[in-house]
Amino acid sequence: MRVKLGKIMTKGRALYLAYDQGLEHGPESDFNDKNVDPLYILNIAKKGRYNGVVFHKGIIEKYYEEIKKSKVPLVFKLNGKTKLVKGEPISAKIAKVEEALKFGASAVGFTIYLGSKFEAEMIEQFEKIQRKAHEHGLPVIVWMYPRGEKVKNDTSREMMSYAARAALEIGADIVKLKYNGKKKDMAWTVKSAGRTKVVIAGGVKKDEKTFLSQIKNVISAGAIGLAVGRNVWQHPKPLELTKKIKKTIWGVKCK
Ligand code: FBP
Repeated sequence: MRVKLGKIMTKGRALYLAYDQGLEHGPESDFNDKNVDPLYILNIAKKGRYNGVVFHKGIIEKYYEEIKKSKVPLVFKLNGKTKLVKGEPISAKIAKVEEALKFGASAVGFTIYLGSKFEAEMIEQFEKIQRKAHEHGLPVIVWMYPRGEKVKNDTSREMMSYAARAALEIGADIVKLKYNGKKKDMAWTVKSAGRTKVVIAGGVKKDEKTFLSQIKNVISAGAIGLAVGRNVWQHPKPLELTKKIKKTIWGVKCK
């Protein structure tokens, strides 16, 4: 079956709102009184007309009525971990593709820590997820994060392009990567990803100007967009920032 990317892209580009940080980082480091509420995030995604909102299973189950009503395409994140366990990272599976289908998801998301001692386990799980998702035409977005004792610099040109290439070869439709700030490296990374589309993570909150210029660079290097969290929902005016982000994503030509 053909993978349906049309639901989560606009004119070949995309902007996703990521909200899996509650599990990944914990509320204390990332949230305030407003953005601790999943409905605050959903409202940004809805009013800002995002191409998707990323939630874990528990939030999807508990806030399903509102998610459905919002009509924002749902990206169902199937695994995750906390920041509490040190050592070689592994992202635990917390949901199945069948559950994503049941909740009407438009895509599934899955993290792989490339280079971790547990890399093979995550790749094997991905294989099952990718096959099942594709049987139903559901796109698969992989958070491909090089990490673990063997990875010295997770955003070196070598690691960024390796993550992108690995995503292509294991069958991801979209790969989400961390950007090292070097446009040339991103251009090589996008080339390495072949027909797998590249989006970047936002990272810790930066000043607006730096953030927007980073977006301009990655888009002109060939990335299709962003899967951003903190830079948007930690911003005092997330919808105003969203407008600027969209203007950049859909306004910049790819050289
Ligand atoms: P941000 O834009 O807030 O950085 O979110 C991107 C993201 O990939 C989240 O989806 C995820 O929770 C987080 O970063 C994980 O980051 P890390 O593993 O580096 O703590």
